[in-house]
Amino acid sequence: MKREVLLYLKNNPHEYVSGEQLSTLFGVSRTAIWKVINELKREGYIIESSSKKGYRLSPDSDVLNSFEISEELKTKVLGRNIIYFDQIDSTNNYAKRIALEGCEEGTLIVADCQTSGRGRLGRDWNSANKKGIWMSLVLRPDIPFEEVQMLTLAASVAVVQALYEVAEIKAGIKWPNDIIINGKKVCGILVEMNMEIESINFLVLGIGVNVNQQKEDFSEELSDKATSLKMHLEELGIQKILKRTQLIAAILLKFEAIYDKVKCGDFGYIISEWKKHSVTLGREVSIIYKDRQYRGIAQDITKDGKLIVKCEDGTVKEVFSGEVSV
Ligand code: BT5
Repeated sequence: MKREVLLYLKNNPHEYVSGEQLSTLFGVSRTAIWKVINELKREGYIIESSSKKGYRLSPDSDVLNSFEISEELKTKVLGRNIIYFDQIDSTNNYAKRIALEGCEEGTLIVADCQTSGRGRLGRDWNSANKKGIWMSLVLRPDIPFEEVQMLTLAASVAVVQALYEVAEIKAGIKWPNDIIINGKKVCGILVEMNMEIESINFLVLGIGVNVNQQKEDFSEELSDKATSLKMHLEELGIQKILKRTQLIAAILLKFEAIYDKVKCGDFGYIISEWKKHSVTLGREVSIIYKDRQYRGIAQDITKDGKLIVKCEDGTVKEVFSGEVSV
C-alpha cells in the first residue's frame, strides 16, 4: 500500500489530500495511513502535513531507491534491473560479485552511501550519505581488450552531456576519467574488467558524481580539488534543486546511446565529443610511461582513445592508461 499512497500523492502534487480521503480510498484506518506517511518520511520523502488539510508531497524530495529511478528511466537495457542500497562498501565491489554470478547486462547498483568507495590504483573515493550519485553498471560488451579504454571516454562524454541537459552545467573532461568544473573534480569514473583467456567476461563501470555537498562536507585535502554540482550552481547564484534520480536517468540515457556505438566499433562521435569537452588537450601534462615519468604537451587522442603526448625530450608517446596530471 505504501507505493500506492506515494503514487497517489505524486499524482496530486498541488493539493493536500486528507488522511480521511486516503483511508477511504485504500480501505484502511487513518492510523494505518499515518504510519505509511511516517515510513515515507523516514525514506526521505518531504511530506508537508497540516492537521486541517492533510498531506502534500513536496516536489523537492530527492529520494533514491529502485522505484524512483525506474520512474525516471528512459533507457532500453541499462538500469532495467536496479539494486539499491542505503549503504554498501562499494557499488563496484558488489557489481563484480553479482556479475560473476551471471547477472544481466545493464544491471545497475546504486547506493546512498559507500563506506569504502574506491578510486583507481587503490585510492579512496569519498561517498558521503545522500550527497551524490554512487553507482555501477555491469556491462558485457563483445569488444577486444584494447577498446576498453573507450568506455571510460564514452562514460565521460555521457556525464558531461547529461549535466548540461539537466542543469545547463558546462563541465570538462580531464583525461582519462575525471569530470571537472572550474578546475575542480566533480565526478570520477572507474572501469574494472574481468577477462577470460582472450575475451572480456564483464566490465563494471563505476560513476561517482558529487551532487549536494557543501564545502564543509569535503575533507581539508579534498576541499581544494573537489566540488559539487550544488556548490557550482550556488557560485553562479542559481538556486536549483538537483534530483539524483533525474541525473542518473539522464546519464544512463546518454551513455546507452554512446555504448551502442562502442559495441559497433564506431568511435568517431565519441572522440569528437570528447575533444570538444577536453580540458587536457593543449595543456602541459605529466605522464608515467613504462615506469618512467615524462613531462610534455597533450596533443591529441588516437582513434582508440590513447592520449598522444609530445614530451620535452622530443619523443611522442601514446599513453593507454598511465597516470596523467595537468
Ligand atoms: C576516480 O578515481 O576518480 C574514480 C572514482 C569512482 C567512484 C565510483 S562511485 C561508484 C563506484 N564504486 C566505487 O567504489 N567507485 C566507483 P581516481 O582518478 O583514482 O581519483 C581518486 C582521487 O580523487 C582520490 O585520491 C582523491 O584525491 C579524489 N577524490 C576522492 N573522493 C572524491 C570526491 N568525492 N570528489 C572529488 N574528488 C575525490
